[in-house]
Amino acid sequence: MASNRTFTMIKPDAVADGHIGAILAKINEAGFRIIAMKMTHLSRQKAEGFYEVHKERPFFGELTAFMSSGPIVAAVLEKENAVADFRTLIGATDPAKAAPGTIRALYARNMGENAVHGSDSDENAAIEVAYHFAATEIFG
Ligand code: 3AN
Repeated sequence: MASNRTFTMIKPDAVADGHIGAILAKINEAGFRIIAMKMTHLSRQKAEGFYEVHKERPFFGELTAFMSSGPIVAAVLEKENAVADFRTLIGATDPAKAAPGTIRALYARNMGENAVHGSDSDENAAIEVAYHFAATEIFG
């Protein structure tokens, strides 16, 4: 059964470029309800914990340095089929390959600084939500 929740972050590039409002509007227009949200600045350690699965990848250092380089907006989104539908809304990891109109096509700088994160499975969505939010901070 598809879960109805996913986890997203508006990454430091999109925050610095002034795209928070436009990205949240796209999220709402696509039918997602924002049921938790916070602006925060990840420590290097917190970013490393979040991307633990990518520890062996060559871009791990670059990725965790970038994700802790400035504030982010973390949010929990609710909608039927949330994980898959949100991946469609954000587009491919590489913005040059992202479909027109997707959040990454519109707002990402490049493959590493790609504007938004979206959970890739229901299982990871649940882990990522719990990594960033206490139960009392979620209003679903
Ligand atoms: P996605 O975010 O589309 O699920 P993943 O899970 O493959 O993509 O990668 C996680 C994050 O790592 C990406 N959002 C991106 O910021 C970064 N990343 C992925 N591939 C590269 C790469 N080749 N070079 C630099 N950063 C990368």
